[in-house]
Amino acid sequence: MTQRIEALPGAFALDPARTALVIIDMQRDFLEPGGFGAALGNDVGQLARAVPHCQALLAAARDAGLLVIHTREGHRPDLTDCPPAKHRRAPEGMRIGDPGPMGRILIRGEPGHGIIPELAPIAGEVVLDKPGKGAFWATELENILRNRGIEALLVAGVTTEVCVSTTVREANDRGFRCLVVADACASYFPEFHTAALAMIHAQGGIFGWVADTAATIAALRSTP
Ligand code: C5J
Repeated sequence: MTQRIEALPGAFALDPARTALVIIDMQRDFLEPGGFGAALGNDVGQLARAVPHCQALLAAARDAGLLVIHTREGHRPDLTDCPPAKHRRAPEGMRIGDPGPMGRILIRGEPGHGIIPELAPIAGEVVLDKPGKGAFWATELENILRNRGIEALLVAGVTTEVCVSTTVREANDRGFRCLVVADACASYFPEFHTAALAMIHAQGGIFGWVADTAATIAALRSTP
């Protein structure tokens, strides 16, 4: 049964059976004080604001029976999947694979690469490792979504203008409708967060829709 979510630029039609929740990169290294993001001088407090909204959204999505997908940005320990251009971009000592405050930076299996405990995946949920910013590039995401009959995504996570936006743009080009849950996303730079959301719903929803957690949960909770 389809529900309406009040959104920008207009109502978003939600069919829980054909919708997945995608939570982007809520990883310890990006969010926690003492992680890689903080070591780069970022204010991780900006990202912490999204955590309770993500928790509430995740709980409602689980209750409504949505497919839940958690993504993690990171690379193989031997860096064979890390483009040299990406590797070289960071200052020496802060590069992918270097020892960081929570293990090797952005390497799969290291403590900092893990999802924060507040949003820990449970059995039956997909944990998707991605080597890039977008969740579709070099991953099985499209195959997973098509196999499950998914046609729409609720998207949350960090950072709004980087991995969230890249994923939404990839999804949009593949024909998936995306609702970005604004307060369940965050950026180290509040102005980038605001601008990224505006770009998504501009021009009649050129990349998708934007709503807040309360409106999204209200629709999820009213599904039979
Ligand atoms: C994400 C990043 N997840 N900002 N990564 O947005 O490098």
